[in-house]
Amino acid sequence: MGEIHFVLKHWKFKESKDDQWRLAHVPGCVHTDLLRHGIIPDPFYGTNERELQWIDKADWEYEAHFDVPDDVMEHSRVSLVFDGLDTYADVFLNGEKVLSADNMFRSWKLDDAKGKLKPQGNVLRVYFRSPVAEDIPKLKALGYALPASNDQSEAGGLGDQKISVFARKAPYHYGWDWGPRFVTSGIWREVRLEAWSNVRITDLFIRQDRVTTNAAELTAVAEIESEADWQGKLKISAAGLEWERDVMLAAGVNTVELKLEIPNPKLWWCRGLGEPHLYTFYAEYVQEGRTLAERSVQTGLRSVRLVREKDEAGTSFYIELNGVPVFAKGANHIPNDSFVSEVTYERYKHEIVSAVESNMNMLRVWGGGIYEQDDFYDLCDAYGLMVWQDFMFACSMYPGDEAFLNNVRIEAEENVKRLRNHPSIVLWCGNNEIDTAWSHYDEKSGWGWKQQYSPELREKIWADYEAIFHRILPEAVQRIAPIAEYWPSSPMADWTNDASQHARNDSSSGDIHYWGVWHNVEPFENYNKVIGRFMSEYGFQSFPEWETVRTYAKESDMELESEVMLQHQKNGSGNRLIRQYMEMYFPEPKDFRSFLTMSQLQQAEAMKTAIEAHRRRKPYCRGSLYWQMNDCWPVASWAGMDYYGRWKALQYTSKSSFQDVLLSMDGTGESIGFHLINDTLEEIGGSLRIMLLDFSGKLLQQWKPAASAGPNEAQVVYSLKAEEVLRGYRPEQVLLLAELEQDGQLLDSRTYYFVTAKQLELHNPTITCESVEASGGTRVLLQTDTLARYVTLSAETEGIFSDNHFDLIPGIPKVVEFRIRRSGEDHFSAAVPGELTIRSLADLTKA
Ligand code: BMA
Repeated sequence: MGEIHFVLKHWKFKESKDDQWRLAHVPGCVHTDLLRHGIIPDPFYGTNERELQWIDKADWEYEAHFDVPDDVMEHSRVSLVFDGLDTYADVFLNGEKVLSADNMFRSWKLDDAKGKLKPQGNVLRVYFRSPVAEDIPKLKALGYALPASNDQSEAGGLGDQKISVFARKAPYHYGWDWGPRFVTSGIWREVRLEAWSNVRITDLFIRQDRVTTNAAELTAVAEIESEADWQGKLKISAAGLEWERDVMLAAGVNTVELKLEIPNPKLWWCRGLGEPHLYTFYAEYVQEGRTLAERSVQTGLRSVRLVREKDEAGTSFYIELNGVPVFAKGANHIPNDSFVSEVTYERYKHEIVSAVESNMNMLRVWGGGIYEQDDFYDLCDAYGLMVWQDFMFACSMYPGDEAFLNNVRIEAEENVKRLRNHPSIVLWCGNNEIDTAWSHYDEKSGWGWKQQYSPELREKIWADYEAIFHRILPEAVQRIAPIAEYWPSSPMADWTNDASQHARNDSSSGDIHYWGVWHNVEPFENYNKVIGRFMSEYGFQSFPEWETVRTYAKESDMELESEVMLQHQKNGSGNRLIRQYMEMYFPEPKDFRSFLTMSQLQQAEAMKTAIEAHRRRKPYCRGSLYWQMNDCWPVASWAGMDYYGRWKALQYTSKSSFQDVLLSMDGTGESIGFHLINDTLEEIGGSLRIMLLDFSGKLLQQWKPAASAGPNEAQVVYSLKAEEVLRGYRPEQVLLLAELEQDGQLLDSRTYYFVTAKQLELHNPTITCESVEASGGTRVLLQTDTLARYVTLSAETEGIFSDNHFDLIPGIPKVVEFRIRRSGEDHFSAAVPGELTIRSLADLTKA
């Protein structure tokens, strides 16, 4: 009789001071349960966020009544397991208090539940204390406030009492500069009874001691729980191979190691470099020929190093996968919803497939959200996306009392243990931006935090920081996942415990968050100047499209500074910045709808500038992760994909600027450089055709240089002097089109303009569109009579195009395929778009 998991699914809930119980969803949270019963309005609509701030001031109760099935009761051991309680909870089983929880990121377990269970009529009650009421006294007791830049305490009616730092709870629940303040309570992960007898395997870790193409030298680390002393065998099998050893178990938890070796393994590769091959390892504990316990895990075999080595320019910072230096391309991931248990497998898949479709190979799970759900990492494993994994600490200083530190230690150990078999996770990082915000060793740097404290307090707060990020977390990683890499904070220049530790925009080591463009209103061109070894954050805001905005705003709210629009713009300077940049680079939009679209084109242009600047600097730079991949509600933000998964213009730019073989052009005013960036492991040897065209498509001049780049290399392949190119043509009236060809195949095709979109002298294009024969209507062919800049397609049916927001040149037709989001193997599948709306820059502007 094997181990049984009996999931407790039927729950009800109420505010503790009320009498009326209502049906609840578990996993879930109070906000979504209240919404389902119509007790609160849609939290994402209008200004409703403001009205819902009372929820976190109240206590809430969840209760399940259940009978225990016979087969569960027949087992000698039954434990009660909560995978996640958010956050301050007391658990009562049949009236007796059995657990007390204080960390959303930990699991909670009552080992000997059997004696407290009855065959029938059990009552399990979880009492959630208000996280606000719980933590305000901690702030009072500490006697000084800790910085927490994004904690929207005002919006929560708490004045300046920033209490998020005391709760081991998703930081973004307290608000962020893209997220609402919804401080939830609830049972956010599964609750179950685990029943077993004799022996069970509670964990199986495949430690990758040494992995090469010749052999994978592994150690299976099995955690076996036993009721008594036993003698038996541990057997492991994978890929048709088998290993075994005799094992003497003692009553209790045993850790058993078994060496495994797989000759000529199929390695796990990230997208672009190979297949993300996965192996299944099956473990059994066998006694006298009988399997008493079993467990299997999936993992990919790969070697990963964070390479920080001195070189002529400084110190490198890159991920080496199976011996290959990788240029990391991707974005920062935040939780997909303010209410995390609302995120279905399909939504995760949409994000991951979108990232892969956009030619990314890495996502950073940013430290202000959650240690993601298993589905997220399973998908990253399967699709070959590397994960930079932050621990959940961001933009705040934290307390350092023993209880807090101990809580953090257990949280870290549990999460590293849960996630250590995922081949996708290539780096563990302590926190987001705290080293740089505090800048302990550099008086003049930082965000002005440390200056608020006395010298003694400064030292104390920094010592508390070091306890977590320089000691507890790296020790947890080292102990639980010994081969994994750890980096204390992002960004950081080095780990030296002196002034050279803190990241600066001109650091030639470590990673950089560059926010000069956006927060400091520097011009886009500065993306070409500020380039570090690994750009782990940079970003530019835009609005989601009309259809998304309409889900939270009425027709009459559709103006930039309406109350509703402001509620959905969490960056105080956001609207001003979008407008200010638009005045620099874009013509004036003719109406609000056009403004929304233009904000996306502008964001895409900014990110294209940044991404390609970073890639042109390979190998000096080997990482470009923009801020941010996704949204947790419908909002103006830095995301490339909105809350509903709709691709903004940026998502298409990501697809084109992250492609593995990229032709990129940069202009300094005087000259134009042509760069060939090759992230593949094959050599590229081809030719360029560079054409100077006017807007009617007339060829004015052309050049045909050769273009080649070795494997994994970036090269300047050609350069032209602007004056030689223009030769009297007006820069407002011409463009360069460059095509990269190899063996008669077009590898890339890019346009280059001498002036900003604002200065271009565009005419109104007539764009024609016809379906491509034999494509069943899923592909269309577009043509124009004059240059159409940023051709923006929207379909009647929702979906994505193979390309969008592209330039259409007369005489050069473009074929675009339409695909819709479908659950199933492919996620996106070819479909007929229905009626197409085709706009271009000329349609968005005043005549
Ligand atoms: C970065 C992030 C977030 C923030 C973003 C935009 O620093 O780490 O804290 O949302 O900037 O301001």
